[in-house]
Amino acid sequence: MGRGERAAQQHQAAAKMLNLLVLALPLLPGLVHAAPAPSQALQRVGIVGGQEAPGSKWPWQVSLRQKHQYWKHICGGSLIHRQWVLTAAHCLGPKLIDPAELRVQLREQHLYYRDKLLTVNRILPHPNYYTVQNGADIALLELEEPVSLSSHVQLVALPSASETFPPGTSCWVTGWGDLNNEEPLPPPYPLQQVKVPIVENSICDTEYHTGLYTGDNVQIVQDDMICAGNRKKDSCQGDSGGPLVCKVNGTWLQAGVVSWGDGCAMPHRPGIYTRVTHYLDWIRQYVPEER
Ligand code: 4AZ
Repeated sequence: MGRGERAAQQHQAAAKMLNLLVLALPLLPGLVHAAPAPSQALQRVGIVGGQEAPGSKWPWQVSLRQKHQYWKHICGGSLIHRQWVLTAAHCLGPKLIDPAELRVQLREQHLYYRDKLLTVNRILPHPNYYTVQNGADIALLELEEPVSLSSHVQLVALPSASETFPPGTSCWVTGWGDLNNEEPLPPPYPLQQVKVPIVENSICDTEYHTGLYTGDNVQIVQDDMICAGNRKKDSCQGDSGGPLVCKVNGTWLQAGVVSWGDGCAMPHRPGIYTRVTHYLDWIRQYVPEER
């Protein structure tokens, strides 16, 4: 989430209200009726600068749905255990959503086409979450029942605490979010993927200061964040809560949770993700290690 100069307005009530408003905005039109057959023609590319994901990839990707919006997609998430989903805290606020108002859809190729919505037991936003700019934008959802895994539904591995994901690491972000600023993903809503370059924290922080009066001594990109993306490739609104995954020694590890940014694919404004390694102990308080 994010746009405009919000990065420069930490702690300001007005900025907070704007965040919350953006959150509450519909991300995609509600679709409950049978949708038309997916067409190959006129395939738009995106997340921003991405393409449709092959059906065999990203088996941990989930979609969060909110009753208040007729079970419309509100955010992404990832399956980290048969009964637990990792997502962003800002997806569940401003006023914490009731578990009865939330559903989880496991990996599907086209959003809404083969929905089997799962119910949620508990919603656990990180206790330190306040605004996306302050960090701790991470949350756990406990599913009512453990799901069965299959070829297209799999868990994503969490990194070890020492993993830093330096620039040059091969990382991808996935989701059903906007193709660009103010440009929603059109029907049939195919899952999108894009490879994004990791931007080192101090460089990302410097980038975020360009064009702002915010003092160089004021940190915008916090230590519990990780940056990725450029002017062509980025996540966008509606991708929030979804996973940034990186292939390390042949294994996909979840490095980040889509959190915020100043628009999408804007110059000097990489996408900002919650750094998963920072929250491993918190996650392990609730989620047992599996496999
Ligand atoms: C959003 O508003 C959002 N470019 C998500 C990701 C990014 C920006 C905004 C990163 O949900």
